[in-house]
Amino acid sequence: MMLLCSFVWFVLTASVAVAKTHTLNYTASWVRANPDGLHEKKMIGFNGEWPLPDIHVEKGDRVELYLTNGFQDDTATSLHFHGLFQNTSLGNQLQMDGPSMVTQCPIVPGQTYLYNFTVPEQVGTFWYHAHMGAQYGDGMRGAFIIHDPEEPFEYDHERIITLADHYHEDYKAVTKEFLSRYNPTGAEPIPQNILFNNTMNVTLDFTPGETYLFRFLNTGLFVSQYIFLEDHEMTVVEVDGIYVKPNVTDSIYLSAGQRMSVLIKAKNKMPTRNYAMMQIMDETMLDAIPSELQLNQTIQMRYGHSLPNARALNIEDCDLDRATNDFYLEPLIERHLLTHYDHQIVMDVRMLNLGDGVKYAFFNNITYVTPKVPTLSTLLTSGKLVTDSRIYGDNINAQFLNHNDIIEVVLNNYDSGRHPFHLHGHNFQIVQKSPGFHVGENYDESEQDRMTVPYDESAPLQPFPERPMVRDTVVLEPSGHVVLRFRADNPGVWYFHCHVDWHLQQGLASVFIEAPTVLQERETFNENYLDICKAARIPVTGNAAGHSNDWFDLNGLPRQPKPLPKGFTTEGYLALIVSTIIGVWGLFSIAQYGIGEVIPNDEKVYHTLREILAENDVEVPTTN
Ligand SMILES: [Cu+2]
Repeated sequence: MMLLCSFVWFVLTASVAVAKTHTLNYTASWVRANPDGLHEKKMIGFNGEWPLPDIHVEKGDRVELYLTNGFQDDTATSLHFHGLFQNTSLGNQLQMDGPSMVTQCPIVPGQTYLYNFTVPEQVGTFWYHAHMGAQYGDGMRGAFIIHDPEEPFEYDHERIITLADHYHEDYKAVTKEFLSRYNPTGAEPIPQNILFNNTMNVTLDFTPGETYLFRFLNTGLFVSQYIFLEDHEMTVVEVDGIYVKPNVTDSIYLSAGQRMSVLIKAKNKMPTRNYAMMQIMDETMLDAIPSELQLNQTIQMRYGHSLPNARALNIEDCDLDRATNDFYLEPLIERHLLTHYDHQIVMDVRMLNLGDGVKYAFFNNITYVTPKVPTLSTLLTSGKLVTDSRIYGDNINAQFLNHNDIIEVVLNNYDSGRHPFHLHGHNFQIVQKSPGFHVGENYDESEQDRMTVPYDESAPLQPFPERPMVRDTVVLEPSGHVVLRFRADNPGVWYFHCHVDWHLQQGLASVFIEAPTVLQERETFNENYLDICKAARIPVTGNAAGHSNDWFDLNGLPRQPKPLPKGFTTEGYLALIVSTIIGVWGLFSIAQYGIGEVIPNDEKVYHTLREILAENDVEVPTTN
């Protein structure tokens, strides 16, 4: 009996403990594709194919993903695994996180970088995407599912649904047009379409009586999206890799970067028609809505080939205000509120024009500017200077966290747009989340400070939840605030940024430097890390400006452009830019960016601003 017991015990542990290694070889390159059926363009494929594969692993597995840059032009790349902690206590994990110039050098053409990590403690729905410019918008993205042998819910079928917005031009062209003095309001590029599993007009088959697990991921660059079901319920069971107490709804909301898994129970009896699953853009995020833009699409929930198809629903009837509010969800495995904080970081989000006429995005007064050396390289080669903030440069918004402190991040939105914020290396409790204020109202930018309701610690808007929701990406509502808490238990260099990639390109990012002295003990560069830096001609040691003789010499450090002189506003720029655009591009561009209401040709403003631009070394084309 004794023998039998130990044998059974052995078999059991063996079956639990066997972790697989997934070796994946991917070469990224441009391929031709026509995702929306309207326009063939270049997309980023792996091994010559697009869309990219979903990656499936089990809890505890190891991933060895060799990413080779196979672009034939000068495109560099890198890969991030969104939501994975890359637990640095396991050793050399931070250099697997992916953001270019934060935790690694960009992979230049011809180079290969090995992403090599285990997933010991997380389960659920994650994704991978390029973390280099707005590159993932051209399709360098896919689902990363960590399966759990002990999933706390049951279903018959599993489906992965990626949502995305789609641009007909490639990301470099769109970025160039966006980050331009000809777009002084910072109007985000308007996508040409939204994709559902990287295509359009999808039909999903349903069998009466069966239950489906749908893993929804918003892998887009910009717009949030709703999913609304006609006459069916969704039960939310997992959010950003966290199991939640079941929440029944007919609509969900996903910002860029967010994930939600829901159970959908098919009709018990064969119905007489098919039903609609509506995929709907959050149109409040668009500065202008071109008449040809299709704001939603109808996915067929098909019970039978011979049944009549569902008609598109009227969006006004969908009652999207009822979409699940993540602030009121509760994790299934109870984690109590972190009742106090040791260190508070308050960040005011603003969008402002600088002296080059471009609209930038700021945390407090700083817009992120890429340093000359990845922040991880600076940290690991700085020896005893590691805690001296000066060596990291003043344009990465570095925040220093002490090991195991409880950190509170307060985000106040001095902007009328929605911003989904994402933290690498952690998830966080959402302890306060205000609604949006003055949403959709037209007001002058100079009035923004009056519109914003910042967090007031002495009078929180809501009671603190006993068991707050935990996510890795949270939406900061227009003119509102959120308050996040987490324990600084994962020493690292963690990027914190808006997941509207256009806003990230505008500099809406910060770097959390967490327990840097502990990290120095845990992390050493592998050869591969050094090789790709050398290939990219990026120093592997030195401060943010690349100097290692004098660590306080920041000569040559890339910095944000000079501010606008006092008294000059966006409106002033508009007068200049609109008149310039008319000269250069014609009226079409103005209509496209929704700034046509501004009256151009204010001669005085025009000439003064031309002079300012000239002082900032900006070349201004002559107008007609
Ligand atoms: Cu944003």
